[in-house]
Amino acid sequence: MKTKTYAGISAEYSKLEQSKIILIPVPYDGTSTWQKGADKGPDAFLDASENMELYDIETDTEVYQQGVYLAEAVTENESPEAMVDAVHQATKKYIKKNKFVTVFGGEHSISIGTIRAFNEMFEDLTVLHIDAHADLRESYEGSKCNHACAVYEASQNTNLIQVGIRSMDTIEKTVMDEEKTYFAHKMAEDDNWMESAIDQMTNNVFITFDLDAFDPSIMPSTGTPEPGGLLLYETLEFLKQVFEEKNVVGFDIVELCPNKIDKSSDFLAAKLYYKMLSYKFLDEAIDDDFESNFSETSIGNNKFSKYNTEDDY
Ligand SMILES: [Mn+2]
Repeated sequence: MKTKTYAGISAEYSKLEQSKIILIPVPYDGTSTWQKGADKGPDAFLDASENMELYDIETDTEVYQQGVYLAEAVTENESPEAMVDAVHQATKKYIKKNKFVTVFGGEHSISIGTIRAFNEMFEDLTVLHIDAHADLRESYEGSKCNHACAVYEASQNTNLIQVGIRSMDTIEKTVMDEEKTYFAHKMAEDDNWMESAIDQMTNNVFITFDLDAFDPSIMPSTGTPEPGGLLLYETLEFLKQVFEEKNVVGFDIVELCPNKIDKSSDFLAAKLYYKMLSYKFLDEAIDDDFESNFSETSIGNNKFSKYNTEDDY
């Protein structure tokens, strides 16, 4: 994995110092319960990215020229907790370098680490969780770092907004804030859901995108497909608005479980990633410095966060 660059871009756009964007692969699949294979997600995503046009028609940009550094993959898999710690550390390290940090999984439990890092570094964080599943269990099969618990911590410490949800257990209702949950069956008949969700966001937004939020007709390669999901253009319309109106501070994309025969899902994941970058850097000149606006001094003041600088991970 380390021998190549993101999308095969040249050295000039892929060196750490000059890159505004960091891509951290996390090929982890330790706790998934049904179909295994999310550990193969980053490689399939990188292969598809390499075979994709890097000019984005809609935005008329070539966002890779902002620089994309492919970081060393986080491969810690001693335990779910150790993996979450390693992801947390790697994410935080690059945020501190004033980079726009993105993470590609791996199963959804990796997001516990990414969200923890962003919540420590950005004030009043909104976590926009796009997924078929609520992922609000406090612990599952003996671990708080199971994929079924991906956003439990975020529900306690951040402004969590959930979109596309169509599968959950009754026990998760005790944790869920239904005012900030956009169920798929309601989104299908409510033209206002995008505006309403954006209205509920604080300025700093981290997006955690589980690919099973998409309809299985366009995204079959995921560990736990659920019927009745999002299609491409409504998803892009929503994301574009979020990037336009809010300060998106980073994102992760998880749960690509590649299929040897049908590679279309890998290309959808690659396209989604590139679209999100294109929206983020839409108005940013290639030569301008990137200002990620993180603040180490804000840590103790983050009203949503139970963490502080003294915490040791
Ligand atoms: Mn899911």
